[in-house]
Amino acid sequence: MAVSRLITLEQFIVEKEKEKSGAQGEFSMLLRDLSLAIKLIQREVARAGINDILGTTGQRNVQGEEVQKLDVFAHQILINFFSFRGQIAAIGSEESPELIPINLEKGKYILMIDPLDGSSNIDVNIPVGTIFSIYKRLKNSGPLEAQEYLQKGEKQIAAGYVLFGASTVLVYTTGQGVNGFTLDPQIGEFLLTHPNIKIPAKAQYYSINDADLYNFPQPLQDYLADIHQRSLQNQSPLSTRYAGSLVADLHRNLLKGGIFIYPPTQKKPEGKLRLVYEANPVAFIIEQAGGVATNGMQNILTLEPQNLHQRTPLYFGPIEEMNYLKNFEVQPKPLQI
Ligand code: P6P
Repeated sequence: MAVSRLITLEQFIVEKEKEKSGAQGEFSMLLRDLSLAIKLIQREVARAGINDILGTTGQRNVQGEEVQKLDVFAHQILINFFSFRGQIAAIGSEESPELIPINLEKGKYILMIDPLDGSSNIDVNIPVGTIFSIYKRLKNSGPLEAQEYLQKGEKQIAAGYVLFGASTVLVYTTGQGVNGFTLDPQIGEFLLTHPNIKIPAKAQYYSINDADLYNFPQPLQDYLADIHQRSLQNQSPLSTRYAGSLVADLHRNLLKGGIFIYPPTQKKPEGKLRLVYEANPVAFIIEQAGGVATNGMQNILTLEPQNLHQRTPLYFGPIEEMNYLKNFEVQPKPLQI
């Protein structure tokens, strides 16, 4: 069987850099550093049970959620990694109430991270993930102003996620499409395995925690009832897939075609997921892959963040299913395809 050409992440970055006129090596260096930090996190995630790193630190993060030890480790690795390089001015992290200054004099980029999303699944070996989002500074140096670290998602210059699952997959975009790389642990390299990812036009799956069904807005309840009717009549039926781990649900729905919904509920009127370091990077990837991501009324990437840990409802999926959802008035008027 002919072996297709193996392309490492390193080679891919260099090739893409050549395509981008005036590309500065700094950004490529940033991606290389990120991939190295991810390998260190992957090693610990893979050894979690063995290292007895399971369990919690007994502390709670800014969200009031119990912090798992691996969260802390992943956060620390990423902070340490970018502390000695000059590219990053500051990092925003789920694990830190405040923005973390790194290199305010020379850093040109701002990194937003969810170091280990879905961490409550660590102890039961459900895939967890790292989510990242990168912006350019608006000022050349000095303390960051809110307008710099609370930019709209449409200003991202790169975004991606790592899924620590049966294999470790890195998926990212710099605005020229979405590409996925799988870590070959034998050689320690990320290899291009999912070039130019496009979300399938037809949804196969829907992902939602419908335990809160009667807390959802009525139009959403109507949409979900319609899904059950479609199954009964076997007309474009959808299957439920909900991992309770955003990155796992994102990766499956991106590759196989599915709609993901984390709506506002009475308990969480703003939704649960965070705008800056979860919904924005997810929306950038989904839109680059030909899908749609909204908060139920407006495209996620157009939202003006008010604070670093702001929550938002999140709906994303193929244009066709997202437009079908709009018929239930949960979404704005259909997008022009
Ligand atoms: P629920 C994990 O805690 C997380 O932040 C996301 O990864 C996931 O999509 C969501 O929460 C699951 O939330 O309320 O369904 O348990």
